[in-house]
Amino acid sequence: MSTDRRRWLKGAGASLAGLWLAACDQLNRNSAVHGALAEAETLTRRAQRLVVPREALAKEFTEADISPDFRANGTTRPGDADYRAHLASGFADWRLELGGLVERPLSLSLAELRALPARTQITRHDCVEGWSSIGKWTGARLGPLLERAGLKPEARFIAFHCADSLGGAANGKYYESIDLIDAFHPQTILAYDMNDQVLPVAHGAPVRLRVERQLGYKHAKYVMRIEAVADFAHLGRGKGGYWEDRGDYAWYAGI
Ligand SMILES: Nc1nc2c(c(=O)[nH]1)N[C@H]1C(S)=C(S)[C@@H](COP(=O)(O)O)O[C@H]1N2
Ligand SMILES: [Mo]
Repeated sequence: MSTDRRRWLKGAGASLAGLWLAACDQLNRNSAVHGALAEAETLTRRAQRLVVPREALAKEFTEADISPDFRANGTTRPGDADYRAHLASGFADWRLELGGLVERPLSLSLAELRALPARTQITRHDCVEGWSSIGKWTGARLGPLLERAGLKPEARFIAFHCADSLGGAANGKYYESIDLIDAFHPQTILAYDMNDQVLPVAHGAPVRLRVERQLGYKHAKYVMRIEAVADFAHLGRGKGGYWEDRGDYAWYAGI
């Protein structure tokens, strides 16, 4: 471990460690977490786990490190009618749905989401295309929301359904999915502010996922609905994400 990382970990303090203990508790209660994925990805995951444990925190930066011009990528202005209507009304009637394999489905307005305990983090976004930007994100942690909804034992992944059809309506909506380890990770948040401002449309307004131990395409923007699932069979073309379905990128994009 580098001295830098050691010093940072020390500085991160007890609060994040506590969050992780609570999250691990939750994960242990869900035995399906330990199930395997496709073989190649399981191998990648095992290899990575030897080097960096999954529960490790992503590095956090200082205000001085924030990129003056955080790049926007993929959809930057959804043309979908639903989304345009929400945008026009300032997301007044927008609700974030959380359902699927849960005991108590949730439906939250933006105000309700903003009223939840918030977490702020300055992290580096790494796109698979080879660029990075550092930004400051504020949002509600996903873990406590999942606890509130109560995952059913068969829930193994969390899927994010987005408002935008990348590359035209015929292509279907953008979507992504993560496992429960990432879902309960302390730095996994539903972000509604970026660099102390309301999240801009280009970056996923009103709410986008930050899943800091994963590459950029896993960070679903324009999230409308969150679904706890046992597998991906009924989502898109069945591979767990928009780019995964197109064979471009792997489902597991750990960094
Ligand atoms: N809904 C949605 N989410 C998305 C995308 C997208 O096109 N649509 N692009 C992904 C990719 S490849 C990246 S790198 C990041 C870009 O986030 P940014 O625009 O805030 O930089 O969003 C990810 N999430
Ligand atoms: Mo990306």
